[in-house]
Amino acid sequence: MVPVLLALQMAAVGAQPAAPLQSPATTCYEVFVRSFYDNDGNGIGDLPGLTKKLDYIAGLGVDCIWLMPVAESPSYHGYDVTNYYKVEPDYGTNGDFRTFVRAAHQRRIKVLVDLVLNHTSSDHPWFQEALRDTAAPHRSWYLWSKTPARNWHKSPVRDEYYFGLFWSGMPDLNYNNPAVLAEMKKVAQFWLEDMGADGFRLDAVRHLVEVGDQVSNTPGTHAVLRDFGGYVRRIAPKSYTIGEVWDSTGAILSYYPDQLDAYFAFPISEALMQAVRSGKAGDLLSTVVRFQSVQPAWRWAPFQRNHDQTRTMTALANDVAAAKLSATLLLTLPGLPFVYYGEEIGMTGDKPDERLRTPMQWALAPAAGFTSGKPWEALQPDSFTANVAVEDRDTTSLLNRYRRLIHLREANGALRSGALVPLETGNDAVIAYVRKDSSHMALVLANLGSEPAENVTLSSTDQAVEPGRYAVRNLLGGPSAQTLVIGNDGRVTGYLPLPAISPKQAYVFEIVR
Ligand SMILES: [Ca+2]
Ligand SMILES: [Ca+2]
Repeated sequence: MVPVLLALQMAAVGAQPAAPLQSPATTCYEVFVRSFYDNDGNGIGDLPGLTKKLDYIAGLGVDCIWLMPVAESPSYHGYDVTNYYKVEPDYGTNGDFRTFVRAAHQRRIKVLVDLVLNHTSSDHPWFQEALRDTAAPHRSWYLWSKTPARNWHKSPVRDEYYFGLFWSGMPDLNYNNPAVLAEMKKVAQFWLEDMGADGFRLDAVRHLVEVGDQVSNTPGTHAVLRDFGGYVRRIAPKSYTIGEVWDSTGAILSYYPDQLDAYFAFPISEALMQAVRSGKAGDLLSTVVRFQSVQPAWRWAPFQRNHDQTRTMTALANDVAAAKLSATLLLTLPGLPFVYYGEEIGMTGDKPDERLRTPMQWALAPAAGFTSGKPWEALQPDSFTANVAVEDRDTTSLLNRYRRLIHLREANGALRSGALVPLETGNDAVIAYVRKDSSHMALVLANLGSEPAENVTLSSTDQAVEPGRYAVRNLLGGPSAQTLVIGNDGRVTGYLPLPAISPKQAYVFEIVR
């Protein structure tokens, strides 16, 4: 018999999952299949089209793709599923998905699929059957009430209500019934084992289980994720699960250590965009340090914007310099950064949602080369200037900045997995940090403001950098910085890397002996 204390320690060790990927992903790219590339000319992006564009994605340097939902759905976005075991016919067949995954794997790219656990489509046969027949086997897979209330929707067939947090077309599944989670484990197993996926992005996971009026972050929700995350880890130890908990840092941190592998760091996204927009560093580094101090970097994911938010370029008022600055910060922070498709060419877009998810802009051609037919959604008005073909040819383009940064991150251990050490700049418009692992160091320095920053000196606490004399070389092309000399206290003190930093300018240096 194992003594109780030892058993508890073993349980605690077992609760913290080890890094799940052979080599944890470096940068992940979020794709909306409907808008990426149309192979057959019907105006709708599809999996064969996406497969044809894999060399473009691989050329960015990313080693991971998140596909927004690809399961059968009546909506354009796919977040209301009618068959969890079948690819949406607009996108192709299950065979087309497998072909895509094989082609991605040949390029060392992992594939995460969006999985919607919280609700199904109201058109799902489970719900239709439950709606019509109160004795149906799937009746207790949904939530029913005789009385109306907020988020409860009138049944079209009898005098009763069903719960749907997002809208009437998305009835919530009832995770108080263990059969629901058992089914969703089967779904996960299907995508991992039969379809070849490497893991999941999990939608709206803070809403899984309701307690009365409380619809977020309930103990029951944590319990379901603990069970689901553990199951996926057991059947596919190298898989990766990342959840959407669109909430405060404290709320997100409550989903560790033993539930999903990772979560999107929404507060870092907010602080990053706020810093670049306002020209003031604000909370950005303290927010990153808070995540870093409690969880390893592979377990949280910074980003700029996703498919639910005003696009980065629009949020930055079409300022290309600001977009380069924002990308440079994102791709030099710790964590697993996610890039929403089109951010790398500066695509624009604002609400309604369809306009955040418009067709990818490939070329100076009809429908920007997305389709030979009529695109399912009109392109953005800037497709003539912001497209892959135009930016390919310009070495200073946003696209080429992304490629350079993503490849740099992949090649440089400090940028890929090193700890972040914040530096004091004495100027809120100037942000500076060191990234360091056991053998490499990098320095990131940026002027977020719209005025030149002159004579900005950097300083740190003790033990920030090993004592020594260092060359500080520019990794993006351009001037090197002043030699850095660190005394025995390991403190950066009064270090003036450059006499002046231009507005919206970001530098990435390597620090070498
Ligand atoms: Ca198509
Ligand atoms: Ca729910």
